[in-house]
Amino acid sequence: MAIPTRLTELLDIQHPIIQGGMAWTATAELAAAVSNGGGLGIIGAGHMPTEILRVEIRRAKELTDRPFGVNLMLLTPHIDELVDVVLSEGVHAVTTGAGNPGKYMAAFRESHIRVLPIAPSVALAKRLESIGADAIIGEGMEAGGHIGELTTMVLIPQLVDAVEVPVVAAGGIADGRGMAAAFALGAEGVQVGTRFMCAQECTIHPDVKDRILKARDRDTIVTGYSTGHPVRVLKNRLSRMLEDLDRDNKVEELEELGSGKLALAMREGDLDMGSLMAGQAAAMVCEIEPAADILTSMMAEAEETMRHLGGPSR
Ligand code: TUI
Repeated sequence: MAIPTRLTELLDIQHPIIQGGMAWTATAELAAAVSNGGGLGIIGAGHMPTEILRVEIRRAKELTDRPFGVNLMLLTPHIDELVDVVLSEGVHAVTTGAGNPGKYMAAFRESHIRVLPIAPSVALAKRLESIGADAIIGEGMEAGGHIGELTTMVLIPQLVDAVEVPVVAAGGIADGRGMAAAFALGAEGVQVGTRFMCAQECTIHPDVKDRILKARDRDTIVTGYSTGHPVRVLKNRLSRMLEDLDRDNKVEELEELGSGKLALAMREGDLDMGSLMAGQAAAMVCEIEPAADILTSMMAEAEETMRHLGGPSR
């Protein structure tokens, strides 16, 4: 079964599901597995050295013939060089986070790369549409990592009313029910991050996967408000230390303590002092399974939910 939308057409994919571009987490293996399963796999460039990104893109091309993309985290200091790698290697699509990709828009278009910026607000989404975004990924504060202020439930319908291009819902979506809800709000696709962290093909440390499987509803917290870049993580010793620094407005100490901690979590598996970026939907992730199974079970559940909701009215 399929749910064709303008997004599936735009990206030439089977299922309207984009994998979150999680830094230190979304490698070529995961991206290719998601693309092979019919979604849009994404390599999370994060702070990756440029030559590593080049290797990752080439590896993904070996692992899949289907479209895949790269997420560019615009706050990274060497973002210009990462953009150059994406342009020279060529990928189907780019998602962007943590800023405005306006400076690179013309170059992406010239290289026929679809651009799907992540926007946490209506004003930014309108600006991004006016400079040529192909779709807008609206990310609610239920998401993991760097977040905005609004919830997915209120952000998505406002974006759908404000822009003409397709809107993709992100933040808090980990199953077919959430996907059906996103469609009810007018979205034409979803972006899923946290659930794909527990995909078999995701190469993060197995202890982090275990921690996600054990997560309960109130296990995440947002730290770093004082830096202007709030980040949602699973609670641990590091998050408690960051919380204290946040409360006392110790911005420099906070940034120093937070630095390098995402790799410590995802690569080394340090559950105490690593930054366990994950969304509130962590509590809804219950098993480690192949990415393709995540895609097919989300699609089946979304279709079943929509069928049920479309039943005879009382
Ligand atoms: O980017 C993300 N999630 C991320 S990035 C990241 S790495 C990082 N580490 C520490 C501090 C900051 C980042 C971990 N998780 N999601 C997409 C996203 N984009 N969420 C929010 C935004 C966003 C925020 C402001 C997008 C644009 C924006 O625009 C500001 C402007 O320039 O107008």
